[in-house]
Amino acid sequence: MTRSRQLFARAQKVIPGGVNSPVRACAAVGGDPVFIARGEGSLVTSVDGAGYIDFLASWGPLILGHAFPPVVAAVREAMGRGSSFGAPCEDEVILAEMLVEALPSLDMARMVNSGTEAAMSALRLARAHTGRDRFVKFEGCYHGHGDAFLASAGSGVATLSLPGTPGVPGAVVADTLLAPYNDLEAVRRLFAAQGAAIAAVIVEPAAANMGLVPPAPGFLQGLRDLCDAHASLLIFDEVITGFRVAYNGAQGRYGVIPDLTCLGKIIGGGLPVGAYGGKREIMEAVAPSGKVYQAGTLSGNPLAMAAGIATLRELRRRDYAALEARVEAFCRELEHLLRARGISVQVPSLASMFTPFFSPAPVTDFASAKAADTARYARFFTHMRERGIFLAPSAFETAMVSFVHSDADFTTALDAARSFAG
Ligand code: KE4
Repeated sequence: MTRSRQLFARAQKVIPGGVNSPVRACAAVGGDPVFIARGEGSLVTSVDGAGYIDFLASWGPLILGHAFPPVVAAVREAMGRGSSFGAPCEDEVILAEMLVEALPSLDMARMVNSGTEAAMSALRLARAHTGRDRFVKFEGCYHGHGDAFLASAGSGVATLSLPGTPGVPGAVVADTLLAPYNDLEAVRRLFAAQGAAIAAVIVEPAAANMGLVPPAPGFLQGLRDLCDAHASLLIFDEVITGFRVAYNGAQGRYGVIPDLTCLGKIIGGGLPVGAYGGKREIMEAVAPSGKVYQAGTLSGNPLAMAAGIATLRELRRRDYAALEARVEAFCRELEHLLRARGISVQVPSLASMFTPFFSPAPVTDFASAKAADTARYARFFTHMRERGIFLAPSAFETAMVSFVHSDADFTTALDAARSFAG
């Protein structure tokens, strides 16, 4: 028995499902999770010494790859000065200033410890600001595991086909209004019927938790216009897209400015972090400047701040367009070689993200994502992992490429895919 299998058996005795986050258990793709011993650049090594080219990137944070030296140095140096003070430190100000400088919607930002906290807090703030309770989310989008969001959620909720989630009272999701992603008419109908009660629309400006589904032309601007017409707030959940699809986020890339933005992943450089931010007149309602309570022992902790600052300082000078072009070329080649074997596949990409959908037609929303051949995705995942390529262990997730993936990494991945029989 491999050491990974031994560890998984031990883990299942003391951790639910043997993992600290459901999707990692690989239930949807079959087989057991591989326990990782270390990562460096674009590579990870298992506890059994097996090497993999990593296209998971810890679900998004590691756009500079594993153990990026300036990030490692910054965290080491911060650790030597103490890990947490429970009092403000300079790096919190520096990172907040970097977020405000980068993202058009931000006058202010508050640090939290996860994307879940960021989304929960942004929703609470939107409800306080408008005095309304209802909000619109999109089927297949995922905004963390806050109760209100666990209605037709993506990511692990979709992966495990959970109908919603036991433990979430009906009353809590009664104010959660659902619409299909990219369906502006459906949102228009919701506003026509109950616009005066809608506090906010929250959206992944490019959906990545049903697999990768970019926004249809006009979709984001349409949401902006509907929110303006009904005095509701537009919330962009940029936990994945922030600093991934562009240094100034999806809001900068698409030119649609939300009222509030949720952030996470990349801004912590791989350490636990989240943030939410927006216009001053909205954000100043957050305690202690206002009455909307939100708090956290390790919010803005020096280690995550140091990792985030080092990451963004590096990203500021990186060529996002060049990375996007490399990923686009890889996806076109991957699509071509699989289709040449008679396999129906779509491999949409956006910036450094891509998802193989085994579908004859493009995927534009959650329904079409679910209609894709997820069993074939599971076989593809296994085929690739056996050949040293780590993809997301779910058809409802998105592969992430870093600035340090080499041309050889792409070639190896294409060579591995070439022998996939379907
Ligand atoms: P966290 O609480 O996991 O830091 O962030 C929640 C979240 C919020 N918003 C978006 C758009 C997200 O994608 C996420 C978390 N992403 C998933 C993967 N797609 C996390 C992976 C996991 O749950 O293990």
